[in-house]
Amino acid sequence: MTPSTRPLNRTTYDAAPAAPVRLIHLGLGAFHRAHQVFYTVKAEADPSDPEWGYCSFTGRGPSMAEKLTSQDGLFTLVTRSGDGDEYDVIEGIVEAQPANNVARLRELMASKDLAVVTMTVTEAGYHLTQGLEINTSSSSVATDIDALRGDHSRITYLGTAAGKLVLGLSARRDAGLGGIAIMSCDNIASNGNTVRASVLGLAREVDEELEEWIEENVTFPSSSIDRITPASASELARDVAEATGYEDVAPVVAEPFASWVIEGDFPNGRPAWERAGAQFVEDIEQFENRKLWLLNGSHSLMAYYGQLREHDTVAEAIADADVRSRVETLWDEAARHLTADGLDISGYRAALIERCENPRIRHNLAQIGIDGATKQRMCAVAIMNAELGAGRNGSGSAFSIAAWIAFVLGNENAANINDTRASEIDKARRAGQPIRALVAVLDEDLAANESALATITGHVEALTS
Ligand code: CS2
Repeated sequence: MTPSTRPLNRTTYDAAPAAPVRLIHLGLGAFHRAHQVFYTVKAEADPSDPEWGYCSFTGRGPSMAEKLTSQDGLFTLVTRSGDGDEYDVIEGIVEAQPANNVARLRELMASKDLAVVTMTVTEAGYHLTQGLEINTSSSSVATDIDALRGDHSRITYLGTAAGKLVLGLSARRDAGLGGIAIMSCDNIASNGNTVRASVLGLAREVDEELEEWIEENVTFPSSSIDRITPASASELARDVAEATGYEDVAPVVAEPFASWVIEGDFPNGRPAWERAGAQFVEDIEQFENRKLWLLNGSHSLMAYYGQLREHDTVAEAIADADVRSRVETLWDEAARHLTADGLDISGYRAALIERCENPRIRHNLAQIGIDGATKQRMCAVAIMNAELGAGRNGSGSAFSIAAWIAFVLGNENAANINDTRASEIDKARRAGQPIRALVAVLDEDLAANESALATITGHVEALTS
């Protein structure tokens, strides 16, 4: 620390009194802080007397919880636009806990005031089969079920989010309290149904009466979340110290844009997130698809095609006219299926171009390229299937699928495939017909559709020749 800087905490910063814990988050990372915590703080009617505090649990290791605890939960949010940076200290996390503090989680979930649990645990973190059944052959699921069949007060570790929620909900029921909302903020379609299937599926294995109680009392709203929050580089802390004088060990950087669309009920209340710009809708599906297909769909296309063309960041990729025209074609296909009122697709597309071009957000294509098997299934494959269903060939979305395949085939070293499904991908690319096998990793029906496969294969051949 240089003489002119000081540590960041509730005393040095002269923060408002810490709000009571009424919110829990599972999966404390940069995105949670730049999104749900940001919205919650902005939703406070009186920031000098906040009502909604978060206790946020990390997904795995203790590191982020330790850093935030050393700062009483405070951190700086750097909002980075093309023109410059804004620095805000965010006070909404009042407690940060490591993933393994299940005793504290259980205690908080059985408190009267607790209203909402939000979560970002990635699709793999729900441990569901393709048919949305809890995957009891996963060892972490099996271990959690065993533990939850025993004495809950002795549990010191649970590996799955569903296991933790079942532990907490069981304590809540035993305390005679009413329901709460559990809301996934993962970037997956129908995330409310996903978390519901995961929690009910695991509860059923442990205690059928608890499963019924959850069904009657707990809600699982769906949400579509959006804010580009790239992994922060070490220079960020230096920028924060220079600009604010605080030696922040856990700053976050994000773009100015933020969106949160929510469908569902909150039986024990919630922050007035609409005051911060969140949109509450009756039917979220097309909003979800707008986000997944247009933003994430173009991101994935840029991640694979852009890296094949030796770009490193989104801003570089979108500046390449060839990449840009592939993105526009993908969007044209997606837009034909995004017709609900209020979606404003042309405005959304224009804003997206500007967001991608933001020269000061360094969003690495390699980071976006992680977990392509899951992301492409939700984006390019979903668009292509919609196009095929409408009697067209979906060549633009097929190109994105092909770019992923060309990228995977070009990566000799299996260890370089950064994907929770890496072993399936590695097996597929060594199969007799690798293109068909890789398409099957994304969608078996698509791989069995000869004309769709031919469209994809044509693009892969052009990309690899
Ligand atoms: C990105 C997303 O890594 C990725 O797949 O496309 O993280 C994207 O930045 C966010 O979904 C934006 O809301």
